[in-house]
Amino acid sequence: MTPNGSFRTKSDTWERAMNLAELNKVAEAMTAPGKGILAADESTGTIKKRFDAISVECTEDNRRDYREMMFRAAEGMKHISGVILYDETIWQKAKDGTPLVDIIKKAGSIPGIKVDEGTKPLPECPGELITVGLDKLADRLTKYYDQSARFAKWRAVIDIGGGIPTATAIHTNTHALARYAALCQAAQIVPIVEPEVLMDGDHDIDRCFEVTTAVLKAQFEELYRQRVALEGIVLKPNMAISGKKNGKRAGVEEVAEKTVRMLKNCVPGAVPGIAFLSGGQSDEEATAHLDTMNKIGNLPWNLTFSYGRALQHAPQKAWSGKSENVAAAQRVFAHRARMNGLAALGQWKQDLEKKAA
Ligand code: 5MM
Repeated sequence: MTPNGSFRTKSDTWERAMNLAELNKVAEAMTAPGKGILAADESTGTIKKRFDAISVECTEDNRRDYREMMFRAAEGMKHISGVILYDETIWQKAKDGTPLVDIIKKAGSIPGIKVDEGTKPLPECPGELITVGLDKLADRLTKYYDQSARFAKWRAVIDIGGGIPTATAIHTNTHALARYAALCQAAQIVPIVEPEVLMDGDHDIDRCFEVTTAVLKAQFEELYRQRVALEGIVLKPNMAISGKKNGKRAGVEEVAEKTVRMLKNCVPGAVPGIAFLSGGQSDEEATAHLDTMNKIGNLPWNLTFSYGRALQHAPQKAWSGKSENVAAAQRVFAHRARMNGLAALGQWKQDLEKKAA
């Protein structure tokens, strides 16, 4: 019986099972042991901020060159199961005319696409946001599938502060995420479900644990109500972590232990994999946290990374918009990807960072 009390027909059930087997295969590949996801889906405004920091002009060609540099980094891409792209990038061609998605596929990685259209203020909820982009999403997904996207991403943003998050923000955002996920699965695309609780405030780790728990419980309730098959999704959560402005931030062991406890309480074992966002953690911090969780072991899902900033900070700086820096930037990217690949296996050691330095 479905959550609203109606029954499926036999042929519905068979077709769905076939589709689900395919979705599950992709979700397993996205979170395969020792590999993780590169979040390279910065919208134009965000990549401009990153380029401003390295004094690079934010032109279409520079955005292409920068991303091409990473996708052609063979050593780094060995540890990258999938790449989340922005709309501009999925249609772009490399300097030599090869579609960027073909370069990604040749590297053994799966192209994915960010399909949310950013955030807007949530009415009657000061300081809170709702992620938009559901209108016409079904049509857009078909086009992205034809352009090789086998997974998608939608990010909801939940902030912690005085009196927030409200139940309204949690409900509307998790509801929209579930609607997106259902549309993706109908289009044979694996949805990355990303309900991000921000680490920007001065809250402590226990407040983050409490809010993230409420968000994840609401998220799985919504996914169930909207008939999303858990075997065909990847969850992209934040860790249970202290706010950046908290004076007494929790250490690596505490973050790992509390995050694993929180996820075990909220995420059904049917979910094939969980791929964390880095959320503003330092590169090494994000690696150490993931590694320590995998060292705890005995987890019902694959636990890996889907990092944006924590994978790109260092190579961005090394590249700095200069073609003569491409090889060096690729080495830096390969190092970060390898470190996170090891962390996804619980085999990272801090010494490896020192040696590279
Ligand atoms: C790479 O950044 C993504 C896009 O952000 P905008 O839509 O604001 O341009 C972002 O959604 C990212 O995929 C996740 O937040 C994870 O990235 P971090 O940097 O937190 O690991």
